[in-house]
Amino acid sequence: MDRKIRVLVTGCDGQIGRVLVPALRERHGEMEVVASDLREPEVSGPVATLDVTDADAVRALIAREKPDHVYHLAGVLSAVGERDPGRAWQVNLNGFLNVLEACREHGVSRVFFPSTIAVYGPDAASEATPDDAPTRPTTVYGIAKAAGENLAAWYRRRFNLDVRVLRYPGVIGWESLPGGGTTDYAVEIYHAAVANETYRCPLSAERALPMLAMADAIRGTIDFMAAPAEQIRQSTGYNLGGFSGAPQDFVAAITRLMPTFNVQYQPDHRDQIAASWPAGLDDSAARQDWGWAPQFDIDSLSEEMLAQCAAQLAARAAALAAEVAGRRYDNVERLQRKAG
Ligand code: AKB
Repeated sequence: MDRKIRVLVTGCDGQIGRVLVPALRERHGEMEVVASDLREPEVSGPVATLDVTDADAVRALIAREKPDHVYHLAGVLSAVGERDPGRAWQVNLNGFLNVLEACREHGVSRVFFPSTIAVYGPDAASEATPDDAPTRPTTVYGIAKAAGENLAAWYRRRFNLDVRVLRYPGVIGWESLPGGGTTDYAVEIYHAAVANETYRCPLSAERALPMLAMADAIRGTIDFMAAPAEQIRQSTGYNLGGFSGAPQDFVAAITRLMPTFNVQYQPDHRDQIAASWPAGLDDSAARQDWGWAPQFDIDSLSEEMLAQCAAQLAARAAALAAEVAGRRYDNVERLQRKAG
Protein backbone atom coordinates (compact mmCIF):
# COMPACT_ATOMS: atom_id res chain seq x y z
CA MET A 1 0.00 0.00 0.00
CA ASP A 2 1.38 3.40 -1.01
CA ARG A 3 0.50 5.67 1.96
CA LYS A 4 2.52 8.68 0.91
CA ILE A 5 0.08 9.90 -1.72
CA ARG A 6 -2.97 12.01 -0.85
CA VAL A 7 -5.79 11.84 -3.37
CA LEU A 8 -8.89 13.88 -4.21
CA VAL A 9 -11.67 12.43 -6.35
CA THR A 10 -14.38 14.64 -7.86
CA GLY A 11 -17.68 13.09 -8.98
CA CYS A 12 -17.20 10.20 -6.54
CA ASP A 13 -20.86 9.13 -6.67
CA GLY A 14 -20.84 8.52 -10.41
CA GLN A 15 -20.64 5.11 -12.06
CA ILE A 16 -16.83 4.93 -12.04
CA GLY A 17 -16.26 6.94 -8.84
CA ARG A 18 -18.26 4.49 -6.75
CA VAL A 19 -15.83 1.73 -7.66
CA LEU A 20 -12.64 3.74 -8.04
CA VAL A 21 -12.79 5.35 -4.57
CA PRO A 22 -12.71 2.01 -2.65
CA ALA A 23 -9.92 0.79 -4.96
CA LEU A 24 -7.88 3.94 -4.34
CA ARG A 25 -8.47 3.64 -0.59
CA GLU A 26 -7.25 0.06 -0.71
CA ARG A 27 -4.08 1.30 -2.35
CA HIS A 28 -3.38 4.59 -0.58
CA GLY A 29 -5.22 4.18 2.71
CA GLU A 30 -8.78 5.16 3.65
CA MET A 31 -7.89 8.51 5.22
CA GLU A 32 -5.72 9.58 2.29
CA VAL A 33 -8.52 9.58 -0.29
CA VAL A 34 -11.02 12.44 -0.13
CA ALA A 35 -14.21 11.68 -2.07
CA SER A 36 -16.21 14.67 -3.31
CA ASP A 37 -19.44 15.19 -5.20
CA LEU A 38 -22.08 17.82 -5.81
CA ARG A 39 -24.22 16.43 -3.00
CA GLU A 40 -23.03 14.89 0.28
CA PRO A 41 -21.22 11.75 -0.96
CA GLU A 42 -22.74 8.41 -0.03
CA VAL A 43 -19.39 6.77 0.74
CA SER A 44 -17.90 6.76 4.24
CA GLY A 45 -14.41 8.09 5.09
CA PRO A 46 -13.14 11.57 4.20
CA VAL A 47 -15.75 13.30 2.02
CA ALA A 48 -16.56 16.79 0.77
CA THR A 49 -19.32 18.43 -1.21
CA LEU A 50 -18.01 20.16 -4.30
CA ASP A 51 -19.56 21.89 -7.28
CA VAL A 52 -16.74 21.82 -9.83
CA THR A 53 -18.27 24.76 -11.71
CA ASP A 54 -17.56 26.95 -8.66
CA ALA A 55 -13.91 27.96 -9.12
CA ASP A 56 -13.56 29.36 -5.58
CA ALA A 57 -14.94 26.17 -4.03
CA VAL A 58 -12.56 24.03 -6.11
CA ARG A 59 -9.60 26.21 -5.11
CA ALA A 60 -10.60 26.14 -1.43
CA LEU A 61 -10.97 22.35 -1.32
CA ILE A 62 -7.65 21.74 -3.04
CA ALA A 63 -5.92 24.29 -0.77
CA ARG A 64 -7.39 22.57 2.30
CA GLU A 65 -6.84 18.93 1.36
CA LYS A 66 -3.49 19.40 -0.43
CA PRO A 67 -3.85 16.33 -2.66
CA ASP A 68 -0.89 14.98 -4.62
CA HIS A 69 -3.16 13.37 -7.20
CA VAL A 70 -6.61 14.49 -8.38
CA TYR A 71 -8.99 12.17 -10.23
CA HIS A 72 -11.45 14.55 -11.85
CA LEU A 73 -14.46 12.33 -12.57
CA ALA A 74 -17.27 14.91 -12.28
CA GLY A 75 -19.04 15.07 -15.63
CA VAL A 76 -22.29 15.06 -17.58
CA LEU A 77 -22.65 12.12 -20.00
CA SER A 78 -23.59 12.09 -23.67
CA ALA A 79 -27.37 11.58 -23.75
CA VAL A 80 -28.04 14.09 -20.96
CA GLY A 81 -25.51 16.46 -22.51
CA GLU A 82 -27.50 16.61 -25.74
CA ARG A 83 -30.57 17.67 -23.75
CA ASP A 84 -28.72 20.27 -21.69
CA PRO A 85 -25.70 21.45 -23.70
CA GLY A 86 -25.05 24.49 -21.48
CA ARG A 87 -24.70 22.36 -18.37
CA ALA A 88 -22.62 19.76 -20.20
CA TRP A 89 -20.21 22.49 -21.28
CA GLN A 90 -20.14 24.14 -17.84
CA VAL A 91 -19.38 20.91 -16.00
CA ASN A 92 -17.28 19.07 -18.56
CA LEU A 93 -15.07 21.92 -19.70
CA ASN A 94 -15.29 24.87 -17.30
CA GLY A 95 -15.30 22.48 -14.32
CA PHE A 96 -12.11 20.88 -15.65
CA LEU A 97 -10.50 24.28 -16.18
CA ASN A 98 -11.29 25.16 -12.54
CA VAL A 99 -9.66 21.93 -11.39
CA LEU A 100 -6.56 22.43 -13.55
CA GLU A 101 -6.08 26.01 -12.35
CA ALA A 102 -6.43 25.02 -8.69
CA CYS A 103 -4.05 22.08 -9.21
CA ARG A 104 -1.48 24.35 -10.81
CA GLU A 105 -1.79 26.97 -8.06
CA HIS A 106 -1.52 24.46 -5.23
CA GLY A 107 1.22 22.20 -6.54
CA VAL A 108 -0.81 19.06 -7.31
CA SER A 109 1.61 16.71 -9.04
CA ARG A 110 -0.73 14.53 -11.16
CA VAL A 111 -4.26 14.91 -12.55
CA PHE A 112 -6.49 12.29 -14.17
CA PHE A 113 -9.05 13.33 -16.79
CA PRO A 114 -11.54 10.75 -18.09
CA SER A 115 -12.12 11.31 -21.77
CA THR A 116 -14.25 9.14 -24.00
CA ILE A 117 -14.81 7.49 -27.36
CA ALA A 118 -17.26 10.37 -27.92
CA VAL A 119 -14.32 12.58 -28.95
CA TYR A 120 -14.40 10.72 -32.27
CA GLY A 121 -17.02 11.61 -34.83
CA PRO A 122 -18.17 10.12 -38.12
CA ASP A 123 -14.86 11.15 -39.77
CA ALA A 124 -12.81 8.70 -37.70
CA ALA A 125 -12.29 5.12 -38.88
CA SER A 126 -15.07 3.07 -37.32
CA GLU A 127 -13.12 -0.18 -36.79
CA ALA A 128 -9.97 -0.26 -34.68
CA THR A 129 -9.98 3.53 -34.32
CA PRO A 130 -6.46 4.64 -33.34
CA ASP A 131 -5.60 7.32 -30.76
CA ASP A 132 -4.58 9.75 -33.47
CA ALA A 133 -7.78 9.45 -35.54
CA PRO A 134 -9.45 12.81 -36.25
CA THR A 135 -11.50 14.11 -33.35
CA ARG A 136 -14.45 15.91 -34.88
CA PRO A 137 -17.26 14.97 -32.50
CA THR A 138 -20.91 15.65 -33.19
CA THR A 139 -22.20 15.69 -29.58
CA VAL A 140 -21.70 18.49 -27.04
CA TYR A 141 -20.31 15.89 -24.65
CA GLY A 142 -17.70 14.84 -27.21
CA ILE A 143 -16.89 18.44 -28.14
CA ALA A 144 -16.33 19.41 -24.49
CA LYS A 145 -14.23 16.28 -23.82
CA ALA A 146 -12.10 16.89 -26.93
CA ALA A 147 -11.56 20.48 -25.77
CA GLY A 148 -10.69 19.10 -22.31
CA GLU A 149 -8.04 16.83 -23.85
CA ASN A 150 -6.50 19.83 -25.60
CA LEU A 151 -6.65 21.86 -22.40
CA ALA A 152 -4.85 19.02 -20.59
CA ALA A 153 -2.14 19.06 -23.27
CA TRP A 154 -1.81 22.82 -22.88
CA TYR A 155 -1.32 22.56 -19.10
CA ARG A 156 1.27 19.85 -19.66
CA ARG A 157 3.21 22.02 -22.11
CA ARG A 158 2.76 25.37 -20.42
CA PHE A 159 3.05 24.45 -16.74
CA ASN A 160 4.59 20.98 -16.82
CA LEU A 161 1.51 19.71 -14.95
CA ASP A 162 1.29 15.92 -15.34
CA VAL A 163 -2.29 15.62 -16.62
CA ARG A 164 -3.13 12.11 -17.87
CA VAL A 165 -6.05 11.29 -20.13
CA LEU A 166 -7.78 7.98 -20.91
CA ARG A 167 -10.53 7.60 -23.49
CA TYR A 168 -13.06 5.26 -21.91
CA PRO A 169 -15.49 3.20 -23.95
CA GLY A 170 -18.82 2.11 -22.41
CA VAL A 171 -17.95 0.79 -18.94
CA ILE A 172 -19.93 -2.20 -17.66
CA GLY A 173 -20.05 -3.17 -14.00
CA TRP A 174 -22.53 -4.53 -11.50
CA GLU A 175 -21.32 -2.36 -8.61
CA SER A 176 -22.87 0.93 -9.80
CA LEU A 177 -25.40 2.24 -12.29
CA PRO A 178 -24.48 4.68 -15.05
CA GLY A 179 -26.65 7.74 -15.59
CA GLY A 180 -27.33 9.63 -18.79
CA GLY A 181 -24.94 7.91 -21.19
CA THR A 182 -25.47 6.26 -24.56
CA THR A 183 -23.80 3.03 -23.43
CA ASP A 184 -25.95 2.69 -20.26
CA TYR A 185 -27.97 -0.04 -21.97
CA ALA A 186 -25.06 -2.46 -21.61
CA VAL A 187 -25.46 -2.34 -17.81
CA GLU A 188 -29.27 -2.10 -17.71
CA ILE A 189 -29.67 -5.18 -19.90
CA TYR A 190 -28.17 -7.47 -17.22
CA HIS A 191 -30.37 -6.06 -14.46
CA ALA A 192 -33.43 -6.60 -16.68
CA ALA A 193 -32.33 -10.17 -17.46
CA VAL A 194 -31.99 -11.23 -13.80
CA ALA A 195 -35.31 -9.52 -12.94
CA ASN A 196 -36.91 -11.62 -15.68
CA GLU A 197 -38.05 -8.50 -17.54
CA THR A 198 -38.17 -7.84 -21.26
CA TYR A 199 -35.48 -5.26 -21.98
CA ARG A 200 -36.40 -2.31 -24.21
CA CYS A 201 -33.12 -1.49 -25.90
CA PRO A 202 -32.57 2.15 -27.01
CA LEU A 203 -29.97 1.13 -29.61
CA SER A 204 -30.53 -0.92 -32.73
CA ALA A 205 -29.52 -4.58 -32.59
CA GLU A 206 -26.39 -4.29 -34.70
CA ARG A 207 -25.04 -0.96 -33.32
CA ALA A 208 -21.56 -2.03 -32.15
CA LEU A 209 -19.57 0.11 -29.72
CA PRO A 210 -16.32 -0.31 -27.77
CA MET A 211 -17.00 -1.67 -24.27
CA LEU A 212 -14.94 -2.43 -21.17
CA ALA A 213 -15.47 -4.30 -17.89
CA MET A 214 -15.49 -2.06 -14.81
CA ALA A 215 -12.79 -4.21 -13.16
CA ASP A 216 -10.53 -3.63 -16.16
CA ALA A 217 -11.33 0.10 -16.24
CA ILE A 218 -10.42 0.51 -12.56
CA ARG A 219 -7.20 -1.51 -12.81
CA GLY A 220 -6.22 0.32 -16.01
CA THR A 221 -6.87 3.74 -14.48
CA ILE A 222 -4.84 3.02 -11.36
CA ASP A 223 -1.96 1.46 -13.33
CA PHE A 224 -1.97 4.41 -15.72
CA MET A 225 -1.74 6.94 -12.90
CA ALA A 226 1.02 4.93 -11.22
CA ALA A 227 3.13 4.60 -14.40
CA PRO A 228 6.42 6.53 -14.44
CA ALA A 229 6.06 9.86 -16.30
CA GLU A 230 8.59 8.82 -18.95
CA GLN A 231 6.26 5.99 -20.07
CA ILE A 232 3.42 8.39 -20.83
CA ARG A 233 3.97 9.65 -24.34
CA GLN A 234 0.45 10.64 -25.26
CA SER A 235 -0.33 13.90 -26.98
CA THR A 236 -4.07 13.99 -26.24
CA GLY A 237 -5.45 10.75 -24.74
CA TYR A 238 -4.97 6.96 -24.77
CA ASN A 239 -7.75 4.67 -25.98
CA LEU A 240 -8.62 2.12 -23.30
CA GLY A 241 -9.96 -0.83 -25.26
CA GLY A 242 -11.80 -3.92 -24.05
CA PHE A 243 -14.03 -5.54 -26.66
CA SER A 244 -16.52 -4.46 -29.30
CA GLY A 245 -20.17 -5.34 -28.68
CA ALA A 246 -23.58 -4.60 -30.20
CA PRO A 247 -26.88 -5.13 -28.37
CA GLN A 248 -27.39 -8.38 -30.29
CA ASP A 249 -24.01 -9.63 -29.00
CA PHE A 250 -25.01 -8.93 -25.39
CA VAL A 251 -28.34 -10.66 -25.98
CA ALA A 252 -26.51 -13.70 -27.41
CA ALA A 253 -24.12 -13.81 -24.44
CA ILE A 254 -27.02 -13.53 -21.96
CA THR A 255 -29.28 -16.09 -23.66
CA ARG A 256 -26.45 -18.63 -23.58
CA LEU A 257 -26.93 -18.56 -19.79
CA MET A 258 -30.60 -17.48 -19.63
CA PRO A 259 -32.32 -18.89 -22.72
CA THR A 260 -35.69 -17.23 -21.94
CA PHE A 261 -34.31 -13.69 -21.90
CA ASN A 262 -36.20 -11.37 -24.21
CA VAL A 263 -35.36 -7.99 -25.74
CA GLN A 264 -37.33 -5.47 -27.80
CA TYR A 265 -35.42 -2.98 -29.92
CA GLN A 266 -36.77 0.57 -29.67
CA PRO A 267 -33.94 2.75 -31.01
CA ASP A 268 -34.17 6.40 -29.91
CA HIS A 269 -31.88 9.48 -30.09
CA ARG A 270 -29.12 7.45 -28.40
CA ASP A 271 -28.87 5.25 -31.48
CA GLN A 272 -27.94 8.34 -33.51
CA ILE A 273 -25.26 9.28 -30.98
CA ALA A 274 -23.88 5.74 -31.04
CA ALA A 275 -23.83 5.79 -34.85
CA SER A 276 -21.31 8.65 -34.75
CA TRP A 277 -18.89 6.73 -32.48
CA PRO A 278 -16.37 4.01 -33.35
CA ALA A 279 -17.36 0.35 -33.21
CA GLY A 280 -13.97 -0.75 -31.88
CA LEU A 281 -10.72 0.79 -30.62
CA ASP A 282 -7.05 0.35 -31.36
CA ASP A 283 -5.44 0.62 -27.92
CA SER A 284 -1.97 -0.51 -28.95
CA ALA A 285 -0.34 2.72 -27.70
CA ALA A 286 -1.61 2.09 -24.14
CA ARG A 287 -0.45 -1.54 -24.38
CA GLN A 288 3.01 -0.55 -25.57
CA ASP A 289 3.63 2.50 -23.42
CA TRP A 290 2.39 1.46 -19.98
CA GLY A 291 1.37 -2.18 -20.28
CA TRP A 292 -2.43 -1.98 -20.64
CA ALA A 293 -4.11 -5.38 -21.03
CA PRO A 294 -7.85 -5.94 -20.45
CA GLN A 295 -8.91 -9.28 -18.98
CA PHE A 296 -12.64 -9.56 -19.71
CA ASP A 297 -14.36 -10.38 -22.99
CA ILE A 298 -18.11 -10.24 -23.54
CA ASP A 299 -18.69 -13.86 -22.40
CA SER A 300 -16.64 -13.77 -19.20
CA LEU A 301 -18.09 -10.36 -18.35
CA SER A 302 -21.65 -11.57 -18.98
CA GLU A 303 -21.15 -14.51 -16.60
CA GLU A 304 -19.87 -12.16 -13.92
CA MET A 305 -22.60 -9.57 -14.51
CA LEU A 306 -25.45 -12.08 -14.36
CA ALA A 307 -24.09 -13.74 -11.21
CA GLN A 308 -23.50 -10.44 -9.41
CA CYS A 309 -26.74 -8.74 -10.51
CA ALA A 310 -28.70 -11.85 -9.45
CA ALA A 311 -26.96 -11.80 -6.06
CA GLN A 312 -27.83 -8.09 -5.65
CA LEU A 313 -31.45 -8.77 -6.55
CA ALA A 314 -31.62 -11.65 -4.07
CA ALA A 315 -30.08 -9.47 -1.33
CA ARG A 316 -32.62 -6.71 -2.03
CA ALA A 317 -35.47 -9.24 -1.94
CA ALA A 318 -34.19 -10.67 1.37
CA ALA A 319 -33.91 -7.15 2.88
CA LEU A 320 -37.44 -6.34 1.73
CA ALA A 321 -38.78 -9.62 3.15
CA ALA A 322 -37.12 -8.85 6.51
CA GLU A 323 -38.60 -5.34 6.49
CA VAL A 324 -42.11 -6.62 5.72
CA ALA A 325 -41.79 -9.34 8.39
CA GLY A 326 -40.66 -6.70 10.92
CA ARG A 327 -43.64 -4.45 10.12
CA ARG A 328 -46.01 -7.42 10.36
CA TYR A 329 -44.58 -8.28 13.76
CA ASP A 330 -44.95 -4.62 14.91
CA ASN A 331 -48.55 -4.55 13.67
CA VAL A 332 -49.41 -7.79 15.47
CA GLU A 333 -47.85 -6.43 18.66
CA ARG A 334 -49.78 -3.15 18.31
CA LEU A 335 -53.04 -5.01 17.73
CA GLN A 336 -52.36 -7.28 20.69
CA ARG A 337 -51.66 -4.27 22.94
CA LYS A 338 -54.85 -2.60 21.73
CA ALA A 339 -56.88 -5.75 22.34
CA GLY A 340 -55.48 -6.53 25.75
C1 AKB B 1 -21.62 7.70 -22.55
O1 AKB B 1 -22.30 6.80 -23.08
O2 AKB B 1 -21.93 8.91 -22.60
C2 AKB B 1 -20.35 7.30 -21.85
C3 AKB B 1 -19.17 7.35 -22.75
C4 AKB B 1 -18.96 6.33 -23.76
O3 AKB B 1 -18.39 8.24 -22.65
N1 AKB B 1 -20.48 6.02 -21.27
